[in-house]
Amino acid sequence: MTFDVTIPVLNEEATLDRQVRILHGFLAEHFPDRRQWRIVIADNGSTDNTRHIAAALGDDLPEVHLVRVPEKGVGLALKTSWQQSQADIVGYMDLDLATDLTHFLQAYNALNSEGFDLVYATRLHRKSRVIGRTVKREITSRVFNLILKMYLGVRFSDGMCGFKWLKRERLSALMDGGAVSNGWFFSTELLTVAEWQGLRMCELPVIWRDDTSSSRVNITRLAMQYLKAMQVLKKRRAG
Ligand SMILES: Nc1nc2c(ncn2[C@@H]2O[C@H](COP(=O)(O)OP(=O)(O)O)[C@@H](O)[C@H]2O)c(=O)[nH]1
Ligand SMILES: [Mg+2]
Repeated sequence: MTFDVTIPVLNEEATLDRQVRILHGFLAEHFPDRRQWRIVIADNGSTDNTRHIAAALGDDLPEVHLVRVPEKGVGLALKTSWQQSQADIVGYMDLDLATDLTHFLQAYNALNSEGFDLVYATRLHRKSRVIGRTVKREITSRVFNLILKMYLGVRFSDGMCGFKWLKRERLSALMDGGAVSNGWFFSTELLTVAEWQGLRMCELPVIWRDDTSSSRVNITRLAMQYLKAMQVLKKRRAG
């Protein structure tokens, strides 16, 4: 199966080149047929040198492509890049490569040969190993996932982890079913709707190395957006 690895980025000039080369090296090693995969840098609204660095990477490495999205938002960046994709499998990981890359091989196998429709990483499974996460992030993450469980009745253990893969043929039904947000909540919506639609989902306990110093997330602002979006999803299901 062919696959596209999307990396959403916003103002990542400091690490973009290094991290994409690490990922590229990993994929080239494990998937020597270069026609099988692409790395898609989905940039929306970077105001630093990100775009030029991405373009230079694309010139140097034929498997690296750039998608420009005019508006801000991780959800929008993912939707845009996945809708343009021709690959059998689409998905994303964070540029900081917080989820250990070896898990990509498990995700690929789950979709390619184990009959799953969607694979997602979890940091809240007892088999997961989380390194360097701040207490604040750890608590927020647990509280939010608990709210998700109680309010939306979902069973997955971690809705917000930046490491998710799915068969592209499933995407439009997921979007029609409510995976619509332009922001961070899109990642959680995907899992929620997938569960409601009865997709075969593979939960992957992962090794996660947090780099809090590089985080772009404003927890307090996000919390309010999440609660609103949860309400919309719930109403949608009821109606
Ligand atoms: N396209 C896009 N990417 C973003 C945006 N905000 C953050 N990102 C990217 O999303 C990924 C995860 O961000 P990060 O700050 O590591 O999140 P955290 O680990 O949850 O604190 C990184 O690759 C960021 O560059 C955005 O508004 N648009
Ligand atoms: Mg991060």
